[in-house]
Amino acid sequence: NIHASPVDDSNVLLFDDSLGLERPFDGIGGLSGGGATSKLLVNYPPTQRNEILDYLFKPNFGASLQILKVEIGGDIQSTDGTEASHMHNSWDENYERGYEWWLMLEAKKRNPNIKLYGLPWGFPAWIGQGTQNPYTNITLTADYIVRWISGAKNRYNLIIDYIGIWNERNYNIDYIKTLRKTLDARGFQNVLIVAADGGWDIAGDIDKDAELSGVISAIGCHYPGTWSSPDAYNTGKTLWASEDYSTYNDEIGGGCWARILNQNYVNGYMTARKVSGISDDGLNWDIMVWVRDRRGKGTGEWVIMRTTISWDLIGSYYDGLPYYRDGLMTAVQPWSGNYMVNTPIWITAHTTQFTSVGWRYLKHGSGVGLLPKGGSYVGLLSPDGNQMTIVIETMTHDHSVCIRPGLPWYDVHPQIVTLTLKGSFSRFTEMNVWYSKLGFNGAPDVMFQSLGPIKFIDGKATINLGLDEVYTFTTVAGGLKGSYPDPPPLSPFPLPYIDDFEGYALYQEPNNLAQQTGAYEVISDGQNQFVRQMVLNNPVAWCDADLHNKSINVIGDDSWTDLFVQVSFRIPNVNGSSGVFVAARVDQGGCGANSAKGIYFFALQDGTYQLSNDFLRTKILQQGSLSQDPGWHTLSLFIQGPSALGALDGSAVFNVTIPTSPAKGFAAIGTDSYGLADFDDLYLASVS
Ligand code: 147
Repeated sequence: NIHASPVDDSNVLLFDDSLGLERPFDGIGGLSGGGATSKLLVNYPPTQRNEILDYLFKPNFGASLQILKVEIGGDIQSTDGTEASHMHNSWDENYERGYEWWLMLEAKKRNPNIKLYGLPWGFPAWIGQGTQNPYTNITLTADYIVRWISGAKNRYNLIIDYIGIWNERNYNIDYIKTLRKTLDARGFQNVLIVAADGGWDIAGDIDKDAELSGVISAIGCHYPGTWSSPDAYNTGKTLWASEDYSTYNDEIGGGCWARILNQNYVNGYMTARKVSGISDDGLNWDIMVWVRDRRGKGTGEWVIMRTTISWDLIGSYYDGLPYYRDGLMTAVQPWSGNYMVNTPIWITAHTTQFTSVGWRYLKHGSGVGLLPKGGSYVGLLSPDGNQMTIVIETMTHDHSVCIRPGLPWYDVHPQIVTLTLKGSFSRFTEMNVWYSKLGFNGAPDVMFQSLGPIKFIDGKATINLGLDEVYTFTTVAGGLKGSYPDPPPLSPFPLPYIDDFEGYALYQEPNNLAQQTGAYEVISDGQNQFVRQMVLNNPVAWCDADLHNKSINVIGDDSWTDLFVQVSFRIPNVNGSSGVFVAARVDQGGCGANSAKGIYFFALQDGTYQLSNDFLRTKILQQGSLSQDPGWHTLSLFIQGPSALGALDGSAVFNVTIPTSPAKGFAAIGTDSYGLADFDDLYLASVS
C-alpha cells in the first residue's frame, strides 16, 4: 500500500507547525457504568482478568486508554444493571461496594497518568427527599457527590480529575455552582466540572451566566455525530464527546469508532448547520453548511480541548441484556475465562499509543482536515515539539454507521495522497507506519499492523489509501500490538451452580447475579456470610425500571428453558421487604426489567404465595396460603416443559401447568418490594 506514485498536487496533505497549533488533545476514554457494564469482569480468573485489563489500560499494549470514566453508583438501573451507592441511606457511608474502585485502581496501576471522571445516573431515595428530583436540596446532593470524591482520595488515594452532573437528565444551574463551591471548600479545587452530559444546550446558559461559565471546565455532549453547535463553539469552552460509540463491536463498530475519533475533532471544531429538504426529483437531501472559524467570545489562546469517550469500556454483561457487545472489547464468561479483543481496541491504539494527554492538534488546513475523496486526517504534536503523529481514516459510510445519530450520506473513494511536511516538520526524514483495514465480504481484518518506517523525500511521502483503512504515521518509536495466548474456549454457564457467599470481601456484590433493580451486597452475621438487598425506597431513577418498588437479579443464560432454582432467604423484622421470589425463564433486564415476563414464585410476608407470569405480579397463575415463621427458609422452583413445581423448605407448595410464553430466559432471585431481605445458598441445576 505504500509505494511511489505520481504526485497530484490537489491531494497534498499539508502538515506545517509554522502556521500554528489548535486545541490541546484531552485523550480517548472508556466508560464503565451507566450501568453495570463491567459486572462480569470482576470474577474472571486472575490470569484472564489481568490480560483484559492490560488490553484496556496498559500503555503501549492495546487500547492504552487515557481517560477512565465511571458511574457513581446510585442504587438504580442505569442500562445493564444497578451499581451500588456509597450512601444507601443518609446514615450510611461505605467505600467498599461495587467494582468501580477496583477498576480505577487497576487502571492507575497500569497507567498512573490515566484521568478519572465520575458521573451519577441516579441517586438513592433520600437524596430526592421523597421526589424524583435530585435538586430538591442542592447542598445535600453536592455533599453526597463530594463525599464520593473524598472517599476515592481517603480510602484509595485515587484523584478524581473530572466530575459530571446527572447523566442525560436535566442540570440545575444553582446545583452546578454549589458543587463548585463545595469542591473548593473541601480542597478539591483541581477537580474540574464537565457539564452536562447531555446535548450541547447548556451552551445557552453558559453564554448568559458568567458565574456558571466560570465553574464549567468542559461541555460534555453525548453522541454529537461529530458536530458541535454554533452556541457551544461560541462559548469558547472545551468541547467533549463525553459519551459516544455504543455500537456493536464488529467491523462496522470499528469503522464507527475510527471515524468519530478523528471526525469529532475535524468536524466538531467547526460548526455546521444541517439543512434538509426535498430535491426536484423528489429525493431527500441534506447539506452541511459550513461555518468556519467562528472564534469563541473572548480573545487569546484557545482553551478548547477535545476527547471522545466510549460507552462502554468493556461489554461485560450477559448476552440478552441491552446493547450486548457495545464496548471496546467483550468479556461475558467469567466461568470459562473466554473474552474477545474486538476491533475498537486496535482502532483506539492507532491514536493512544502515539500521543498523550496534553499533545496539541495542528490546525485545520495545515494538519487537520477531510481527505479530498472522503475520510479524514488529524495531526498532533507533543508539547516539546519533538514528536508528531498523524492518524488517517477512510471509513466508508455503510461500514462506519454508529448507533446514533443518523449519518448523512457521503462518498469515499480510493485515493493517492502526498503527506507534505513543512515548518519544523521538514526535518523529519522518516516515520513509523501502523495500518488497519476492516475486512468485509469475507476479507480478513488487518488490525494494527506495523508496516515499518516510510521515508520522506524532500518532506514528501505519497501513499495509496484504500477503503475502510486507518493509518498512523508517527515519529514515536515503540507501539506494540500486545497479545496473550488465546483465552479458554466459550462454554455454557456451569450447572449445577452453588454459591454460599463465604469467602467474599464484605460489601461486594454477589458474582454473576446481575442486579437489575435493588442493591445486593455480601454481609456477615459473625458466623455466616449472605447477600442482603439494601434499598429501602424507590430511588431517584434514571429509568422506569426502578419505579415499581421491586428488586431483581438475573443470572445464567437467557436461553435456558428447564431449570431448578433454589435459594435460602430470611426477611429482617425492621425495614423488611414484603416478600422474596425465585424465578426462571425471565425474558429481560435493563431499563425494561419491570416488564419482564417469566415464571416467578413469590413467598410473601402476608402468609401467602403467588406464582406469577410476570415480575410485577399482574399475571397470577396460582396462589394460596403459605405461612412462614421468622428466620431462614428455602424456596425452590422446578420448571420442566409445561409444568412448574414449587416448594418451601422441601415441602411441595404447588404443581401446575404453566404458559408456554416466555419459552426461555434467565434464572432470577429478588424481592417483592424494596426493603431488606437476606439470601444464601443459591443453587441452580439443570433438569433432565
Ligand atoms: C446512553 C446512556 O447514557 C448510557 O448509559 C447507555 O444507556 C447508552 C446506550 O446506548 O445510551 O443514553 C442514551 C440513550 C438514548 C439516546 C441517547 C443516549 N438517544 O435515543 O438519543
